[in-house]
Amino acid sequence: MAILFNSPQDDAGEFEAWRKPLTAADPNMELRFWPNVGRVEDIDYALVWLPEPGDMQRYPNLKVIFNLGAGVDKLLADKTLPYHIPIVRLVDPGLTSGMTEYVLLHTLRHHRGQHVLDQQQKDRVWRQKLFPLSRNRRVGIMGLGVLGADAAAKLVALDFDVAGWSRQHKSLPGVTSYHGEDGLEAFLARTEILICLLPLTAETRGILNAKLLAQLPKGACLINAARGGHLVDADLIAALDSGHIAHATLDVFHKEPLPADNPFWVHPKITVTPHVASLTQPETAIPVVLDGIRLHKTGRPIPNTVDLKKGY
Ligand code: NDP
Ligand code: OXD
Repeated sequence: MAILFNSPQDDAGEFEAWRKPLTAADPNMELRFWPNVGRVEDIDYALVWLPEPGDMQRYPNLKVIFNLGAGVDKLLADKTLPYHIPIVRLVDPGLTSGMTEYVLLHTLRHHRGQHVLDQQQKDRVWRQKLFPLSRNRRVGIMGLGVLGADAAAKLVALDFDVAGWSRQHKSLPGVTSYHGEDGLEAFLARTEILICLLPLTAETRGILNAKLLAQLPKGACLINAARGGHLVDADLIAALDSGHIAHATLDVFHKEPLPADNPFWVHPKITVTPHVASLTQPETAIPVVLDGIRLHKTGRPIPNTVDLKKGY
């Protein structure tokens, strides 16, 4: 059985981190590191992150594409994908806990006004300001899927007042659920720290725009850890400059790496991180992929197969 491994960010060391455990689990597996794929007819399964558009159609016997990340927006943008085979997105405990750590870290920074304290240190200013009890801090998560639900549960454990917005209603302990277009206005009106964990689809592209930001209470903060395409950059800058939005933490951008001349780098009310909210960890992702291959071989459905109609 031959498996294609194609991840542009991965060097040979990363390839080995995948190859060794996979072949230890099943000595019949032969991992081929793109672009040295050998005979294209041999390839049974593909493990990919941002493959070259057009590449996936080259393997006539490909049975499943495993996307080595949670978001499939870039993969699905390739109109030549073999859409008749399962495309499986990554849901793995390491990716989930990484995102929850990011959400907690930056929610707490906003909650406690840490960016103001950072500036005070630079200015050698000693000024104390009371911050609200976490139970009086209203946090809102757009997207209550795998990542949003886990982050919500951990925020609830810290006693925050947590709500989420999704397509369908959710019943999650301690989380107020809003859903659909009709639920968005009320969700935004109560949200002081807004976290975006939506997939990027035709429906969600540009959702973080002037109209949406204006519906948040004055002084609200934004954390976008989903995709750059959710945000209308100029609308955010305008909302920050007017003082309506107090601060934004951005992990994802329209163009990555973020170009050196992008104003986000130097805006005093923006924290930039280089798409590291969560990274795929071989240790936890490999068992998930192995399970997926086993299920496929025994003719059973693979969890987290992308719903092509919904686009996530
Ligand atoms: P899921 O598919 O599990 O969850 C998506 C959630 O978004 C669901 O709750 C879904 O609602 C909701 N949703 C989708 N479309 C809409 C819509 N039009 N209106 C309202 N709600 C909607 O995805 P994950 O939680 O696994 O991942 C979310 C995203 O996080 C990924 O797509 C990726 O872009 C991003 N990500 C970013 C990383 C980073 O390092 N910055 C790392 C990993 C992921 P419903 O449940 O009702 O279907
Ligand atoms: C993902 C990502 O989608 O890392 O997993 O962005």
